[in-house]
Amino acid sequence: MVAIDVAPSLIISAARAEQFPLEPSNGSSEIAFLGRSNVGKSSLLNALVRQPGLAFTSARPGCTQHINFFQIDDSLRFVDLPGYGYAHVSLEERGRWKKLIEDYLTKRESLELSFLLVDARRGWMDMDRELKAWLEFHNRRYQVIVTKIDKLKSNYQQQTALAEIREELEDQEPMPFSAIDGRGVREIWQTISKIKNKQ
Ligand SMILES: Nc1nc2c(ncn2[C@@H]2O[C@H](COP(=O)(O)OP(=O)(O)OP(=O)(O)O)[C@@H](O)[C@H]2O)c(=O)[nH]1
Ligand SMILES: [Mg+2]
Repeated sequence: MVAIDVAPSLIISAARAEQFPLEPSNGSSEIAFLGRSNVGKSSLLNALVRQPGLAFTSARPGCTQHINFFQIDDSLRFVDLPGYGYAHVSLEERGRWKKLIEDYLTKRESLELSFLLVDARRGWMDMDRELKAWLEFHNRRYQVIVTKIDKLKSNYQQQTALAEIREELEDQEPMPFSAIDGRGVREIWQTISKIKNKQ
């Protein structure tokens, strides 16, 4: 675990691109949390900073509707995005979210890494594949995190799920994570440290 000097805090909850905070002037990195609605983006963020209530989480999909910028320490921000694929919002709202997410992902200079979250029980879904292809097209660095690994009870089930997800990845290992038992937190921080050290 990396030492955190100041308590992580919300900078702004942005509903529109004009509300995004200024790009950090001190060379800080931003890391984005991307994935389907309910996959566990906000829970991962909270587990990493060990603050269960920092980002709102809910069993109801569609919980995070804005882009929430968090200052983690003086050289790092986490950016929690709304999930995609949530059926129960209007087309208009879906279009608005898509634009908001794309505005952030295409223009943000300080975005150095995106965590692309995939549910261990579901594996790749079409919208995950689309986002992955989109990140690759835009030359955006990403790391796949396999969430809710605790829901698969046997080691065999877990390894099978990880292997299936790995099959669609060229040059990286998917990282297993559980918000319940903290599995993966240390390894994910190691990945973050490399970004902070510009490796
Ligand atoms: N068992 C288990 N449940 C999890 C895990 N991570 C998240 N959850 C649960 O899954 C639900 C959704 O979690 P969130 O973190 O709100 O998901 P999200 O991706 O931020 O969802 P949206 O904001 O709607 O896009 C909540 O009920 C969490 O408690 C995990 O690792 N294991
Ligand atoms: Mg969320």
